[in-house]
Amino acid sequence: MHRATLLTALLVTAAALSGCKGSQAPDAQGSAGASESADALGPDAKPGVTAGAARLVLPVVPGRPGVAYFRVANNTPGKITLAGVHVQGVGKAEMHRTSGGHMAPVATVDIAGGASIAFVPGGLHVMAFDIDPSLKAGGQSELTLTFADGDKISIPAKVEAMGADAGGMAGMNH
Ligand SMILES: [Cu+2]
Repeated sequence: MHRATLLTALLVTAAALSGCKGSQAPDAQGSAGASESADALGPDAKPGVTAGAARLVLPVVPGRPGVAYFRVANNTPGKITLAGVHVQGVGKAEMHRTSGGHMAPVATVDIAGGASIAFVPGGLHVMAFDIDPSLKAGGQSELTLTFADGDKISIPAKVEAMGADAGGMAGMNH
């Protein structure tokens, strides 16, 4: 574990503690269509931007690409631009978008002021190539989101086996 991971864990703990003391959880207003609670979103490294609900799904066949998912919310009034995602323990990660049954790399993803974006099966996702064999289902990795202005957010990501969710898609159509 390196220091950033420890720091992230501390921030998560701090957020959880402050959440317990607060009289009200933050509500989900302003999250554009996200169906899950914003409570799952993690620490706030880039000012006004939160990310969380991260997981890395391992391929059925070792050596094939895996796929990572997460959510990111822009609580600032201005547009921000996600420029890349790094996955700890993964040689190369690419942002992809699935559309009409095909997926293609995307260089950047804009997030409007007040909006949130979900990388989920069937839409935006992160393809993970050259996965270190030390990453096992049930373990933990880390996603680092890099924005066009150079700011970064690192969040813990659960490592899961393919098929752990309802999707069950076998490889190419994430
Ligand atoms: Cu893909």
